[in-house]
Amino acid sequence: MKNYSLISILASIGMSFAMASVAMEMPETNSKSSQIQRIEQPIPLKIGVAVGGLALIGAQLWWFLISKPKSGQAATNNGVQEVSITVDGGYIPSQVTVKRGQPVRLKFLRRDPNSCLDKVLFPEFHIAQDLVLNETTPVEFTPETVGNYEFSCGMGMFKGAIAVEE
Ligand SMILES: [Cu+2]
Repeated sequence: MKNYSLISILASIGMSFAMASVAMEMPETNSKSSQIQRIEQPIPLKIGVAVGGLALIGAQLWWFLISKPKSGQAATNNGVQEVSITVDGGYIPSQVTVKRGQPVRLKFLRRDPNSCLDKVLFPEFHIAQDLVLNETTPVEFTPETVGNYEFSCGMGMFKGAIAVEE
């Protein structure tokens, strides 16, 4: 999953550069082949193409890094399913898969000073946990029922989910 995302990102960046350079060189190639006169591209157009290419790269980074929820698999430690979640502009990973009937420990490391993220709520598990900045705070519960359980910041602006499987 992680490797796949990285390859996708690299491929996208490569494609963006290729497209940007083709877009920049095409007018020149045309004017050379016509052999009549060389049309110098206005600088604003070149800047526009460069900015457009960068915007494209940014859009693709966004698509791969942010828009797709990152998934985390729990590692079992002394019978407890542990997952580390970094709180920084949201929850990373925001999707966690665990097994039913086994204790879960989510270790929230809060890196984001935004007061919006100073609490994490698990409504189905009746948990409202304060998160201290730059510290790891464990949240523990045992999911007894298969399903998808959302968690969020205090105001519900940032969200994640725990998928409980058989
Ligand atoms: Cu919030």
